[in-house]
Amino acid sequence: MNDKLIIVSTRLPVSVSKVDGKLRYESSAGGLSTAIDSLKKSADSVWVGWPGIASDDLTPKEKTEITTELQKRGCYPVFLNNNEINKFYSGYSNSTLWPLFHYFPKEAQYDSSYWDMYQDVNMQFARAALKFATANAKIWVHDYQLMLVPKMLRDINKDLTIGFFLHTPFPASEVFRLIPEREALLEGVLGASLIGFHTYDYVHYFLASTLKILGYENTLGTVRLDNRLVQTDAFPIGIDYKKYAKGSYNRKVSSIQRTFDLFRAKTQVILSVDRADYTKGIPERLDAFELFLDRHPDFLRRAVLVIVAVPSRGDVNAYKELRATIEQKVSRINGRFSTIDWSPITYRYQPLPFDELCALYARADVMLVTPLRDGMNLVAKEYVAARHSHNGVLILSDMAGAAIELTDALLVNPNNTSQVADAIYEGLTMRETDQRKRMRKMQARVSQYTIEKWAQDFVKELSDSVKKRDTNAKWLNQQQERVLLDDYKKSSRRLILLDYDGTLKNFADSPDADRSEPSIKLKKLLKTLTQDKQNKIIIISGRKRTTLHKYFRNKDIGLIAEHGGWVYDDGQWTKFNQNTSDWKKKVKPILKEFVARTPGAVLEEKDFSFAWHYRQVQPNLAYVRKEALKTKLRGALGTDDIGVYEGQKIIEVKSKRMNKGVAVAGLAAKNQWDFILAIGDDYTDEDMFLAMPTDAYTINVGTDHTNARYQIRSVDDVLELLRLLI
Ligand code: GDG
Repeated sequence: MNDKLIIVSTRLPVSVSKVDGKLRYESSAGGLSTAIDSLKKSADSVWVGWPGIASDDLTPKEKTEITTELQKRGCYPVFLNNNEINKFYSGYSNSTLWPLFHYFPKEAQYDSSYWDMYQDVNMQFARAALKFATANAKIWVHDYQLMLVPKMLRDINKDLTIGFFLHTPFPASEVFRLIPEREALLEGVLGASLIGFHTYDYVHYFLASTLKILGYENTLGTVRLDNRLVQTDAFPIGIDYKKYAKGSYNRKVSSIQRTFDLFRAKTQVILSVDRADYTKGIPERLDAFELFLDRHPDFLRRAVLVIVAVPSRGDVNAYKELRATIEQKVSRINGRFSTIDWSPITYRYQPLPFDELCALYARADVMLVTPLRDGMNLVAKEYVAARHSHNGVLILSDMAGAAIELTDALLVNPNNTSQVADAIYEGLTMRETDQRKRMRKMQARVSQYTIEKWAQDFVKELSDSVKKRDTNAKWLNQQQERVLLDDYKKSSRRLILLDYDGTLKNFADSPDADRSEPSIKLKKLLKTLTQDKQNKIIIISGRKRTTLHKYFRNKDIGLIAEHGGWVYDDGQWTKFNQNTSDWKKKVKPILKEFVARTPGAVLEEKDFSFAWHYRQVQPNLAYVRKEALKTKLRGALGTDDIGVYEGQKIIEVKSKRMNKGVAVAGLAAKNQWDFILAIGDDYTDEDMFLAMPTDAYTINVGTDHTNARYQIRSVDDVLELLRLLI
């Protein structure tokens, strides 16, 4: 059977309304629904979303009717009431996130009741999606309104396959970090296994934010969380090419064009089509057109600007103001340049039927697409598809994601009025051969990477990300765990080696001993394990012996401190290391200098080693400093027997001969054990794993490449395994 595909987006592709007390269903054949239709061939799918009507207006019976009717169309409704629509949709989504994601911090409203509702509604969507989440299902969550859904789903079922796609820009981290709930939003999205954006710039900004705000590093776009990998990538959305290519020359379209030409024969048409949104740069576009007319009055009566602004988000104040601004400008320009039988701007504040839109695309000599910011911008691509005559000029803002692909457009900075005015002139006067050359190149691109390709690509990458996750890791499965427990039970001379930080205890912000004390529960657990006289438990850590001693006063627990520098057995500490005074003198000033210059860095001096901790350093700075520090330390140490190592947010300097492998090799080799278990998470534990006999149970905690036989995901899973031993 095919895997199930669950699409989750705020709006469903079907809108429900009530006319004269009767429910009416209207399919909006948007690009995404076309793409999903194409995926349906290979997957059984369901679309979860809001049907566009407030639930306050519906009786329980009507809700049931809607659910049944939508089911027939492959949809499942999430009902929202007026208060939810107001605070979640108009509020947090469109008055907080939308302006910030488009670099309009001044328009952004911060209201905690919006945020509360955003969380509530995201949870409703997650729950609705879960109803369909069979074991192999893929869940694809869309856009900025639902950023918390991936994590909400993951928290409920950690094995789900979840993808997330953002249709807007992802802003630079300096803007993103203005959002009060920035951490929760990033964590929310990181619940997915694959996160898609329109361009690499947005991927890059997202990764920069996760690094700066959450401290999560990435390797070539893959974010390594403690227990999962999250892949990020660019998937530039396409359009249903054939629909616009065909749509521009059917009979109805031709007749619309003839009517249009009755009024505008021999006139060049400049076209502008957008949702009336302040991000689309409509007032700025009007200014540029006015400047163009000022500079080239010979174009009066020879060129007209047709502006289609589709009403949008009328409940939000900024949108009401925008309408007033546009209308003032249109009327001023028309007032300045109109004659009794001609005016330079035709303005429409209403949506156009599809055929009329196509007729205009096909008729427009110049298409003016100059958003101040735009995730992609589909209008630009639709114009290209509709040009079956292969001529026409696209003027495109380089602030739109589409500019990365459509480099044969006349690219402009929408804030540069003079440049846009010049581009209008250049477009209207461009030679036909140049127009065709540019247009054909753009058509080749847009016809290749269509909306179907985009969706198929994303879903395939999502499946692959799961396969990679499963093949890369050596997760200890239930059957292997049963064998381990069985071997444990059957054995009577057991050696259990346990690393501390990152294995028995989650990392604290600072290396201070007080911050990482074992909990009473953990102490009890270890005590119970040691009470079984068939067990030899040893905590093996890079920490100082004084710290380990403070943590574990139980004489029956063996301790190995400083990666083997000190060993505690039978109530006695033994020192296993050589003189360190020479090399320590050399490197200490360097380490101190790097602490002074790096806010948040901490130097820990131990008997046989140094640790330079950078967990609390601002991540970008940490990256630069740690690389510089390693180079400087290695230079100072020369070919000494002393090594510089990188661990979990730590640079360590210690003898190359002092490591956990050396520390336990002798012990493990003693022929006295019939069961060995070694668990650790850091590079130093890899030495320990390598020193173990092949039949030992070696377990790495986390997602790193490892020499251990098995991996488990988290400290909690380690503790659970130890509990099972008991
Ligand atoms: C978001 C992102 C990203 C417009 N007027 C009429 C009409 N339209 C159709 C267009 C086009 C769609 O609406 C607008 O899409 P855009 O991409 O231009 O802009 P957003 O609505 O802001 O979309 C954007 C997109 O998501 C996809 O990821 O590209 O960056 O902001 O399809 O044709 N359609 C009809 N009459 C109109 O008057 N029939």
